[in-house]
Amino acid sequence: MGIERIREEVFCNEVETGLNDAASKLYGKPLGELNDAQVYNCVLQMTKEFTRAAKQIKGDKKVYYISAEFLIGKLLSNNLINLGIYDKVKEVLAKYGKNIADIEEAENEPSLGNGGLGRLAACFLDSIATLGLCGDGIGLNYHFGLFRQVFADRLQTAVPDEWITENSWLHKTDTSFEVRFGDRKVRSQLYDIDVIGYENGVNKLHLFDIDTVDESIIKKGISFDKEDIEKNLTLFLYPDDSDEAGNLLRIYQQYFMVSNGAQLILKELHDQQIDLHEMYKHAVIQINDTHPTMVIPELIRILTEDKAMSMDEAIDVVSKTCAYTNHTILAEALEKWPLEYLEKVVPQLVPIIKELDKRVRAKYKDKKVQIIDKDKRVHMAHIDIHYGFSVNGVAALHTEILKETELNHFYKIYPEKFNNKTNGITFRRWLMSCDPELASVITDTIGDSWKKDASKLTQLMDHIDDSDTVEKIMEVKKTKKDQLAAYIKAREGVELDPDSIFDIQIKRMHEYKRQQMNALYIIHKYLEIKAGKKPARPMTFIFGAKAAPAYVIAQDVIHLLLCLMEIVNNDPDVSKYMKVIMVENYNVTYAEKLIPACDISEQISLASKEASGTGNMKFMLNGAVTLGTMDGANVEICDLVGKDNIYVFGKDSDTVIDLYAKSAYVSKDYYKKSKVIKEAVDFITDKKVLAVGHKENLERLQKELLNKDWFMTLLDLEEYIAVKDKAFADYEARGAWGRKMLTNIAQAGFFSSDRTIAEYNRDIWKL
Ligand code: 26V
Repeated sequence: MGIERIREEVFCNEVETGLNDAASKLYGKPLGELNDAQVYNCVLQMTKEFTRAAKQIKGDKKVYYISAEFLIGKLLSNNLINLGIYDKVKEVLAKYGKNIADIEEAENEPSLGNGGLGRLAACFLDSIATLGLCGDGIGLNYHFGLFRQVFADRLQTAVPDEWITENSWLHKTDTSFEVRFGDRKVRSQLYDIDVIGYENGVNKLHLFDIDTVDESIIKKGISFDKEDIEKNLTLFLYPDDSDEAGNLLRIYQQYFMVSNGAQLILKELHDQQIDLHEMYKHAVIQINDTHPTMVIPELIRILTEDKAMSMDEAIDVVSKTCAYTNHTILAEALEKWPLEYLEKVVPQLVPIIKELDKRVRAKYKDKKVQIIDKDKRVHMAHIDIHYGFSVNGVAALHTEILKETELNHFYKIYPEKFNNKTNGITFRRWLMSCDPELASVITDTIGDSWKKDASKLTQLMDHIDDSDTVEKIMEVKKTKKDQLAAYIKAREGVELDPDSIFDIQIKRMHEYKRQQMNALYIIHKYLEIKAGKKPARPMTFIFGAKAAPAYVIAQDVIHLLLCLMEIVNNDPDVSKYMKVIMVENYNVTYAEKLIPACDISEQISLASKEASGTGNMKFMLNGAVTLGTMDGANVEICDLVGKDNIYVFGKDSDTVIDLYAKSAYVSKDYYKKSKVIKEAVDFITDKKVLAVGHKENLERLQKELLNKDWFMTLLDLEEYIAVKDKAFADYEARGAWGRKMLTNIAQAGFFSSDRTIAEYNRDIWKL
């Protein structure tokens, strides 16, 4: 027996012993007699034991990634993969009659994020640990996360998303800090989740909470008393902010996060006996969007009040420690807190913020760069830019737009601070875990060095004319479509045809992402089929999206999609040729099933509006072909795969920015000029739709498209229809389509978050 084989057997025995030990400790029964939920707890227990034995990553300098969101997804399979024991666990479970996929189902998904921003943070933690860099996440332990989406009467409703169970990945620590607000003091409780690098060491995700949170205060849906801070502080991510109490609660949450973060960082520096004047040599704080911005004045406050530092020294050292990432140019998403609100919640920060503003005013006359504006609103991003040492965008185009347009006034002052870090995704979750079938074809073709160095995927290009390889990739796609069809049938009760084309748009519901444009395409196809024009192959249009509960038009788009689903799927003339499905409560777990099964990836935002997108990268890696605008990272995808392997349409960002500048877009003109557009928009309030939907929602949406259409849906609609039709037609040339798929997979290596993190480290963190 070879040494490798012996080592493997020892490992297998350890896994088996660990699982059996856990079974007898937790349930006093042998593993084989437990149900799936109990077996899950045993695997969880055993994995935690293995993690305890793994090395904690140490370093002379550490990055703290501070973020309101960490959309980590289920952790079991990922942790097993990263510990290198997934196959062993699968084998042992099978020996006891258990299927690992059923066991994975038993885990709840923590909904600690909203979308790309939070999922990016999770991918980054994975890559930081994988590269062996010393770095922890800092955030909040929301008991119910965002919300669980439930469809009722073809409308979205929101209910609490319970995810914390008695046994979970959370470790209760003995770390606790006092956090002072204007009107009260609270004591925090820190929970940690281990972040296991791929075949490397372990870092931590620190999630702060308070013991007094009371889940019983939740009334109908997700409503609760917004003023009872001790009871509501960490109940939900992004609680409704449509009134003053909601705004104040968000500020309570943000300050709670950063005050704990600052205290934790200073404690760790203190434990290492670091002179705080040199803290920037040992700590770097990456501020993920503006939600954690108050960490800057909070650190300055602590250093000047408790650590006897002068204001000049404190500002200097904090500015050398903090770096800011911008994730959006949408004006409404750039936070501006009324000074009056800050005075209520965090009066101790107000003198510091005023001092920071005063220094800016003394130096720069340009009003656009002031921190406190004439309406006494505090521009959080401006604090980050003046008092941080790095400002980065998240895709090449996005960073250019920041420099040339949105943040141009700052770029002129601080050109050296601006840099681009194109987003990335972890290939452990988004290939190895969600599509092991594809991972194994890749490994059979080029070996497995791509797992540690994703750029090696380009070696697949050597096989582009090898029809066997292309055929294997296409067979995997069919397998994943079969699996998805079975999953959707079980969950949603809708039957899908795996031989149809799967066209998928999954992302937060927002007008700039233009799900409504996709809906208009569906209407157009429906009308064509009704008029006798049959497609060459059936089409399946799949959506998944949550809308912010207070975002009315986004709710209306969901309503339209659910109405179309009803009409199309139940019309016997049409349902043979097309189906529409909007899955309920789209989340990371659902994404892991949908992405590997996709043929056409919808990335159709209005150019200039999507900072990067990361779903686009996940689809590409799993062999889907992008249908997209020249926006965000789509531009870089296009450069990598070439025009023959992506479907591009729509006006470019320069044109769009110009239209906004001149207020020159008039949606009605497009409606009047085009018969196709007119028919599609009119159909929103056709009697067929009104028969299944609500007049109020449908009319409001139609009016919005005709009278405002702020994100220019109708501008690109005709070209979208033409290019999408072309993609569907091209799909019929099987060999050529397979080569497009293979090209996309081969060129996806650039989008590994390992590459992104290596760049953050090289240019910003310097660990
Ligand atoms: C959004 C929302 C929406 C719900 C209410 C509260 C709230 C607060 C802040 C934001 C800003 C979200 C910024 C964001 O998620 N940006 C996304 O970041 C991704 C990672 O960089 C990027 O791929 C996406 O293009 C970008 O939209």
